Formats: sequence, C-alpha cells, structure tokens
Amino acid sequence: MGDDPIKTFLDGRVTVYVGDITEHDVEAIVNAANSSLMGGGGVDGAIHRRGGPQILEECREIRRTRYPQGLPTGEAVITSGGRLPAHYVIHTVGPIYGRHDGREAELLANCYRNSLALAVERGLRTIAFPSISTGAYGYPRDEAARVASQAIKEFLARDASLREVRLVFFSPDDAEIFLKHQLFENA
Ligand code: AR6
Repeated sequence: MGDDPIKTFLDGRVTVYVGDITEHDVEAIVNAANSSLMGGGGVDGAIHRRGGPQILEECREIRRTRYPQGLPTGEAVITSGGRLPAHYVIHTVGPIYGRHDGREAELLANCYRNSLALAVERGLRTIAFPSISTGAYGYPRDEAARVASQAIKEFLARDASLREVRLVFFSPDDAEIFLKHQLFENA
C-alpha cells in the first residue's frame, strides 16, 4: 500500500484512503465484525479470507474465555493479523441501524473509542478503520461520518501516542460522502 491518502486532517494524524483495508500495511486494522466473532460477509469476510485461519482460531479462544455470549455492540478485542500485512486485527461490533432504541450514535462512537483505546494500550501507533456499520448494518453514511470523525477527533485530542489513524473507504463515493460530512474541520 504505497498509495497516497486522498485527504489528511489534524496535521496528518488522520488520513483518508480509498481501497481494500486488508492490503494496508499498518500495525492494526479494525474489523467490522458481528458479536459471534466467527466471520461473515463484507470487510469481515475479506479480513478472514486474506488473514487465514489463525485469526478465527484466536477469535474462538476469545469467545470461549471472555465472551461466551458474544462480543457486545461497541466493544473491541484484538487478535494477531495472521497472514495480513497488518500485525493485528481489532474486532469491534457496530450497531445495527434502527435496532438500538436511539443509542446507535453512542454505540458507533464506542466502537471507535474502544478500538483506539485498545491500540494505545498495546503501544500501537498506526491503525486503519473501515467504515463501521455502513454496509450490512445499514448506518447512513452521512451520519456515520459525523459520529466517527467526532469520536476520533476527541480521542486524538487526549492522546499523544497515536501517529496515524487511517480511514479506508471501499469506494470513491463512500469517501466523498465522508469528506462532505466529517467534523475534523470546523465544528
Ligand atoms: N476494505 C474496506 N472496506 C470494505 C471492504 C474492504 N475489503 N469490504 C467492505 N468494505 P460491512 P457492517 C466496506 O457490511 O455494516 C458482516 O457480515 C463496506 O463497503 O462489512 O459493520 C459482519 O460479519 C462498508 O462501507 O460491515 C457483520 O455481520 C463498510 O466496509 C456485518 O457484516 C462496512 O460494511 C457488519 O456490518
């Protein structure tokens, strides 16, 4: 992934890319998982496909030892990256839009906050996010842009250790919507 970002914010601590997150060579990539942690479609499917069986094995162990009922929405856990260029995968569960009694924004913000906190706790300095919940889980992309950017901005204001938070959009159209609605600038 030697490509340049299409946009940067906060003096380069936030970068925006279009592409496949599984190709990104950062310390950790975030997976938009489901509470089973057993894989699925979308970015989850792509990460397990490309990362190989090691990731699923570690997810199974996390389920068994820490989350027998499944990972709650908004929480995050970490595994190795298997065969991915990224060393780690941080798995988080986004809200299903319309299924959380109006708590969707808070839960989506928790995904970003908890994933970032886990990265910092492990001493990681570069992390890449997909656009959590905006695929199968139906979160409107404009609202998700506001929530994600605000949560990241607040986190980075209090943290000095993260060097780069990369936001990877699957299509130019998705990136465009994000850039139009993000709150890194102004607000
Ligand atoms: N790289 C970057 N972004 C991607 C990639 C990729 N390789 N593939 C898809 N996207 P989704 P969700 C984008 O559905 O909405 C799964 O089955 C996609 O275009 O992956 O949180 C899980 O197991 C969209 O913008 O995640 C869960 O059951 C964004 O990633 C459920 O879907 C998120 O879409 C989670 O749904």
